[in-house]
Amino acid sequence: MDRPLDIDTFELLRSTLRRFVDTQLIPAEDQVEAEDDIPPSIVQAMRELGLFGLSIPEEYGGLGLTMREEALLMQELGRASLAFRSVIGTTVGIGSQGIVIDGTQAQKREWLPRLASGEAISSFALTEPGAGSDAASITTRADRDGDTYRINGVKRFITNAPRASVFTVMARSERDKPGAAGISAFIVPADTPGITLGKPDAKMGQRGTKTCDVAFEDVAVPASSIIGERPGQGFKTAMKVLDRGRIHMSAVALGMCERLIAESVRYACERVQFGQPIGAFQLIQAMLADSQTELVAGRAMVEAVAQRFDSGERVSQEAACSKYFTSEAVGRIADRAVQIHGGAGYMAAYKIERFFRDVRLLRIYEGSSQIQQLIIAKSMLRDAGLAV
Ligand code: COS
Repeated sequence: MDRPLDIDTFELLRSTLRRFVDTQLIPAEDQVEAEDDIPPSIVQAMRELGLFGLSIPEEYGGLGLTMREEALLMQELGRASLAFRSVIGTTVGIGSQGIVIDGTQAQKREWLPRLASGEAISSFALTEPGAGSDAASITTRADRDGDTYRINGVKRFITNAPRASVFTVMARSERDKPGAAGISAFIVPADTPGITLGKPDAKMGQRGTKTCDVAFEDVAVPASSIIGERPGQGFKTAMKVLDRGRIHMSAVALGMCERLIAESVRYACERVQFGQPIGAFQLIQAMLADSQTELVAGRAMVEAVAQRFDSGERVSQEAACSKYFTSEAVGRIADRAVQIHGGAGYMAAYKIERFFRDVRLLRIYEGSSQIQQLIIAKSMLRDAGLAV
């Protein structure tokens, strides 16, 4: 997308979101933790702010932000418990972008306006019990029967499945083609007969984020529901969506870095030991400095990658670098935040232990750190002429 939003309008949106995070989301964090859900009034406020439509082109009712702008907003939203971002995350990111990037005009017209308004929530169904990092090994089948495909299989850990109105489902439609080439991406309304949801997953953290299994049993969808109506292109669509998603997730990680550092600085100023605020001690200062350095580096990285993405370049390697760096950095920053808070960092009331658990997922979803390393190294070696 190359349409830069008018700078004043964008800055107004950004400051409105910052205020929304400070006055509505952060005060509701304990409620979300206790209820393991996002209050409907907050979801409605997110709709009204246009947050579901950030990445959807204006002609389909979205805000049509550039990747750079989206990343700046995610750095704001990421300052609150990650469950809030998760409500819009799949619709803004991996759930809708297959349609935006590779969909036909008819598919865009049918789905994007509803997604942009937040009336419909989309979810991305790639992972399976036997296929996580090795995404090309999925076994969910889509068998052609005239103008219909029948989908059978199970998808696992599907974020927002309990809230979804539509799934982007990767399934194996080309029987004669093994691996990535046999996969198509289907747009499947969540109320299609034959879809059943598993019980909500109990997780290490991110309470309020909803994930579960999705089972497909003879789910009949028209051939026209293949994204782009191009069978066998689903893996590439998924990879393009994930490239973009990894920049988005990097920005989310930076938001949480900012929050953890702010909490650490506040505590270092308030907490008195040995007769002075602990921030006066150089060993505490060193931890703050290391965290701030990583935040500044991460911001520069995400800004550069997002700008290259907006200029139309393929940024698979750089997106993987930024996801790898920022998700690992937020893990280190969360660990230092616990350390700076001492015993309080281990206690639920201070929220730091909660964020420590919440950010652990950032190193795993949308491609683990090890997958990012593989993407980075393989692309370096391929550029050097080695077939890997
Ligand atoms: N953009 C466009 N096309 C891409 C691509 C990208 N970023 N990455 C790969 N492709 C294409 C390749 O060019 C190749 O096409 P050709 O056969 O026409 O050359 C095809 O897709 C297969 O690529 P590759 O051989 O690299 O696939 P692999 O099976 O080796 O898988 C990884 C590559 C590991 C990178 C992939 O499986 C992956 O990203 N795994 C992690 C999945 C993930 O993030 N899961 C999280 C859950 S979803 S929230």
